Amino acid sequence: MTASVTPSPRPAGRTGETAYDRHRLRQWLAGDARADGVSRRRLLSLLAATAAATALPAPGPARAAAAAPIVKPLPPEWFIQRGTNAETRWEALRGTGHHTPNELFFVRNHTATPVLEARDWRLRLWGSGLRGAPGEDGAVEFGYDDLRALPAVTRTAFVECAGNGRSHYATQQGETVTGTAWTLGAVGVARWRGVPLGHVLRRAGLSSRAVDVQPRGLDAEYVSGGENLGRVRRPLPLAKALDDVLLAYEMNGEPLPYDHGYPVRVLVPSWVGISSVKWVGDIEVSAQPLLSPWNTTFYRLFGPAHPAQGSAPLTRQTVKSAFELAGGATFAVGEGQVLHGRSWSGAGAVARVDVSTDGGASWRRARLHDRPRAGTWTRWSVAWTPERPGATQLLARATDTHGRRQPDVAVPNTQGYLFDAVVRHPVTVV
Ligand SMILES: Nc1nc2c(c(=O)[nH]1)N[C@H]1C(S)=C(S)[C@@H](COP(=O)(O)O)O[C@H]1N2
Ligand SMILES: [Mo]
Repeated sequence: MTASVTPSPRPAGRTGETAYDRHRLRQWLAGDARADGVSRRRLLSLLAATAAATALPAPGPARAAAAAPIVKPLPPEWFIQRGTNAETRWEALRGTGHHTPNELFFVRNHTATPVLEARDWRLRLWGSGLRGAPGEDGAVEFGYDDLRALPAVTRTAFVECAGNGRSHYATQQGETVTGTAWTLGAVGVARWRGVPLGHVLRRAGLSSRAVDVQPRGLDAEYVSGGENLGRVRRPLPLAKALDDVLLAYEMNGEPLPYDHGYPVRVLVPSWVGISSVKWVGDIEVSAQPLLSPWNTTFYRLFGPAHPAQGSAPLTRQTVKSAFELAGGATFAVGEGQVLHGRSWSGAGAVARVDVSTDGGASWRRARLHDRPRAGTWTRWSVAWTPERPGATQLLARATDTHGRRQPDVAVPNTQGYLFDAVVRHPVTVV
């Protein structure tokens, strides 16, 4: 390993993904960006508004990947199983602390959890954005013990799937969208401990020419619609990689569980869950912009309300709120209750939550149980004594410190990402 520090180039600000994306796509057109596993057709459609295309590479060969499950137990009172994924039931979070216990944390697997050994694990950093050193090909490797020997930091952060809340596009708005029909349980908060990615990049000989950093998982290749898209990988602009990203090896004070990336995962605070690549095996550090299916086909907004060729790749999560209650929970008329919930945002802390217990007719401010902090949720509660028997809806509306407030209707997109509208939680008073 080389220990060296280079000036950090900043090709894009933290919110500069839109401009950078245009640049990245143009560079691809000019033959200066790599897009392994992204079809030429997809890239051309993203580019269509910008320029005309010429000679381009063909997509790689397709191979099969095995589908298999999740390692940890998934008791039905804690989880709703959805294919290779498991959604946390919000009622199971009642009585848990600020951090989601590891056993209760949702799992999103494109294929299956690989059971890896820390002692065999290596992290390989490679690519044109490194100055090139020890290894024959300029690659630098770290073992698990190497990583654990580096200065560690601990940070509380949520991981949330970009599709969390997706089913509400259909149930509340009558929109048809594709993807896993999560309700609101594809989110969890943990205390992550690990090494800042920037530290490892600098040790690996980060060059001033680096622009993108692409971690890749050691899980099986992902086949979608008969096409092998390769192993899960998604580029991060260098600016974000150097900002607050961790190579995490602990979750809530324990080694990462198998399902959450053991031995090491990437943790990208506030960004869409796909950025937080689990079971990371290598990181390409590139002087050329990189494209993968996970920032082209997936994780952009498509549909009538969005630019014809799709939005920029998704970065921050939106604002959401959830009650720690089962859908269709029942309450006794005249009996005093305390309703609990949590709200969070990718843009800032949640410092205000308003709750309605009458389907949105009247609102009250909830009492906050956490000091509002960015990157995690704020717990809250309101007292409620149901007065009339019958069906009603509970609503919670959060506002973050950037002034983002949950709207009544979320702007739809074909893949159902970033649902942010106030969710109408049905309950019955008996
Ligand atoms: N290697 C790898 N990393 C991955 C995934 C995956 O399938 N493989 N899924 C991503 C997605 S879409 C999400 S939402 C989060 C989920 O993290 P969790 O399973 O620890 O909750 O992991 C991300 N990292
Ligand atoms: Mo996700």
